[in-house]
Amino acid sequence: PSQDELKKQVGYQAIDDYVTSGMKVGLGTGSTAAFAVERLGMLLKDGTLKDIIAVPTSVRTKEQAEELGIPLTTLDEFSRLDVAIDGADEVDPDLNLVKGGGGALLREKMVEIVADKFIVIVDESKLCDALGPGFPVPVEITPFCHEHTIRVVGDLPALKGKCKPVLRMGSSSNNQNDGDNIAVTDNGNYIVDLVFDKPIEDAPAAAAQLKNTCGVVDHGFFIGMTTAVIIAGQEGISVKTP
Ligand code: DER
Repeated sequence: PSQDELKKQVGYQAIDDYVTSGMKVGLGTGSTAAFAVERLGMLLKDGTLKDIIAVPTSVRTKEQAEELGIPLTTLDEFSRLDVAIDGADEVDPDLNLVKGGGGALLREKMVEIVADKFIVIVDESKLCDALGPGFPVPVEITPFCHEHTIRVVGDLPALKGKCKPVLRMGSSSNNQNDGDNIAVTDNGNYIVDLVFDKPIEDAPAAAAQLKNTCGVVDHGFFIGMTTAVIIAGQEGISVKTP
C-alpha cells in the first residue's frame, strides 16, 4: 500500500478502536491525523457515533472538523479529554516522540497532556532506534529577540555541539524552508528546528533544558505521554504500548 493508504489505515483504525459515543476527543494535526478526523466525521454522519465533542490542535484541524460537522469545543470548557489521537514525526523504542513537523506542537501538547489516552498513529517510516537524526526537533520560541534565544538553545549542555538550530521559514506547517519570511505558528510564535546528525543521548534531559529556557514556549519532545502507537506497515497494522 502507498504511504497515504497506510496513514488512512491507522487514522481510521484509531477512531474505530478508541472512540465511543459520548467521548471528548482531542484531534491531532498533520496528514495522518487528518484521516482520523475524516473517519470521525463519517461515523458521526452515519450515526455510528453520537454525542462526541472535539478539541482541535490547530487552526487547520479546526477548519477540517468544521467542514465535516464535528462539534467543537476548547480546553477552557473541558480541562480533561477521554482520548486524543495524533501523528508523530518520530517514534523511538520507548514510544517517546518527536512532534511538531506541522508546527502545531504547542496546542498538540496542551491537548494531549490532558487526555486520559493519547493514541499515536504512524506509518512505519516514523519508527526509529533513537530520536534526532531522523527528523529535526521543532522548538516553539517567542519572536522577541529570537536570534538570542536560538543562540541560548544551541548552547544548552544537552545540545551544544550536537545539533544545528535552523529558524523555520515560509509556512509553519512544514519544515521545508520555502519562502523568505519567518514561519509563524497559530500562536504567533516562531519555530526553530534542531537538526541532529547523531542520535540524541538523553532526550529527557534535552527536553527539560529546553523547557527551562526563557523564550522557549515548548518543544517537540513528547516524552512518556504515549498510551499506544498504531503502526501501519507493508505487513499490516500493529499496536505498541509502553
Ligand atoms: O506536526 C505534528 O506534530 C504532526 O502530528 C506530525 O508529527 C505528523 O505529521 P504527518 O502525519 O503529516 O507525518
